[in-house]
Amino acid sequence: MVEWTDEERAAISDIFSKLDYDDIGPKSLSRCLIVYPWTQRYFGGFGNLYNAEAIMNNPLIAKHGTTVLHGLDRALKNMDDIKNTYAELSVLHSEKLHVDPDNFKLLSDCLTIVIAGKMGNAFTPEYQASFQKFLSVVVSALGRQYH
Ligand code: ZNH
Repeated sequence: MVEWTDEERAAISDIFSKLDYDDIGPKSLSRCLIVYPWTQRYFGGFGNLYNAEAIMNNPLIAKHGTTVLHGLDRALKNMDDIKNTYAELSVLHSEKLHVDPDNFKLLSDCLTIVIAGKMGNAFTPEYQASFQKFLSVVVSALGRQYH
């Protein structure tokens, strides 16, 4: 089981309490699709992904970015059982969506960068360490049902 210090818990809940989902979600997903263009393959039905500007202005991508970011709420609410919390979403991404699990890490890195840009100096190294630990536990949980 993953152990969390009080400082880590406090940092993570502070980050989420300040999070504007409708801003950070779309920016993180669109950044991922731009920086790692092979991740676009899962979004064939999402309309125009022709270039960076099109991706950033695509309302379906924006909406999905918010959905994915809200997907992290369940980890936040179940910090001590993240693994089981994502069992179902892991099966969905593996068996139905066929998303390569390496992509979870790519998206979580984009999310970290976008949050760092937004929070500025408030995103201290301690906050970054706590947040990246949190995301790595989520990424590992999402990859659990792949075989
Ligand atoms: Zn994912 C979907 C989450 C990553 C792709 N997703 C989804 C959902 C959710 C999520 C919540 C919804 C579901 C339902 O509906 O039921 N994701 C998530 C998370 C993460 C992710 C949390 C991390 C962190 N994804 C991802 C990636 C990708 C994806 C990386 C690629 C690249 N998803 C996806 C898809 C889908 C999803 C494709 C489906 C969409 C539609 O709608 O169609």
